[in-house]
Amino acid sequence: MDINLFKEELEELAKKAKHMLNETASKNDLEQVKVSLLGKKGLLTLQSKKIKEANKEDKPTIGQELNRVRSVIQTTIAEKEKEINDKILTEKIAKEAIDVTLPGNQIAIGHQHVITKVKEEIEDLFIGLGYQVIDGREVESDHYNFEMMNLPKDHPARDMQDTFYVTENELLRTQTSPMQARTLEVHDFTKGPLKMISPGRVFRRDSDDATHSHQFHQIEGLVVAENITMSDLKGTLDLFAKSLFGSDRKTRLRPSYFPFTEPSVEVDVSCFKCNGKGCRVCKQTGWIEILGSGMVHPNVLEMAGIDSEKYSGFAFGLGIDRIAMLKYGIDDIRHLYQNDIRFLKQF
Ligand code: FA5
Ligand code: MG
Repeated sequence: MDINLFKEELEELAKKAKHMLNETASKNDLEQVKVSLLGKKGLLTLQSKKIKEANKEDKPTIGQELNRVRSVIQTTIAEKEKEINDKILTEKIAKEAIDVTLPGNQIAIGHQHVITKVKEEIEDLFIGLGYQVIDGREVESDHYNFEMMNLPKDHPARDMQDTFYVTENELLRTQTSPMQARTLEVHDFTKGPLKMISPGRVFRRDSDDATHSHQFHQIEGLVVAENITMSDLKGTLDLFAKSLFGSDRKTRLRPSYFPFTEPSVEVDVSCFKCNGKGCRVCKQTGWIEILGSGMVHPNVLEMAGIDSEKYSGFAFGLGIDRIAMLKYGIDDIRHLYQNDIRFLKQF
């Protein structure tokens, strides 16, 4: 075997390998080139088999030369592999890149309905005065909605609060007042006075107009302890009206009648629209009624198992919708229920 020819062939092979590797651009290509150079039938493998035919004294030189070329090829393959992997990664990063400076898609975020806002403002006020907030139920029994509120069957005052009946004895409650009876029944007076408010939805067969809806919201209030008097009622409601409407809006107490309070009053606030002169909103009276109230009737206390000689209290039921109207100058209660975004957005 001619050692010089062998060296030349090996040099040719090294050049060819370099060229082949230069041309590869993908992982697949690279794998094929690798096999065709270093595989079982690869060019370098074939070349290295020739060592058998060489003279004894040439063998070490041939071996060294083969190893040198193999190592050059292997290094080049490794470099190429890294180059290809880097390219794939760079492309992937470019493709998946997120431009955080691009303007995002605006997601419309809603906000509280004006009734919820007013409800929470009133809750905050009474929580600050030490009242608990208690949830009631919208489907109520005749027993709690009427009888426990001193409105026995056939009582004429039931006519003013006709409603939808679910069964003969269950109805959509006409007022939050049944929550008075429910809390009175369970309150433990040895632990202190009862002071609670109970907000929620109520239903009535009322004909809809600017200030009446057949479905609206009330907050019931109840304070029962020893020595509670009418002046506690007046002071509380006065504070309530001033904190909600400001000290310049006029309020008045008007004698009224409720079967579950004695004496009873209703509270009116001067009309925001006409400032008391009389208009469509206040039905020419100059006043808008916001709540009914009074000293808890002894019958209500006794029916709930409470000694009316020892304990007394006051209660009130206010209309959240009416208060929202007065507070924000909404001239028709029906706006609150029509879900017109242009209207609701204002609050
Ligand atoms: C009652 O419902 C009594 N339960 C209130 C009460 C509680 C009195 C505790 C004494 C002690 P009245 O029907 O007047 O009372 O309603 C109370 C308030 O709810 C009214 O002042 C008004 O603000 C509101 N309201 C009444 N009817 C409607 C209606 N159809 N639409 C909107 N708000 C109404
Ligand atoms: Mg009334």
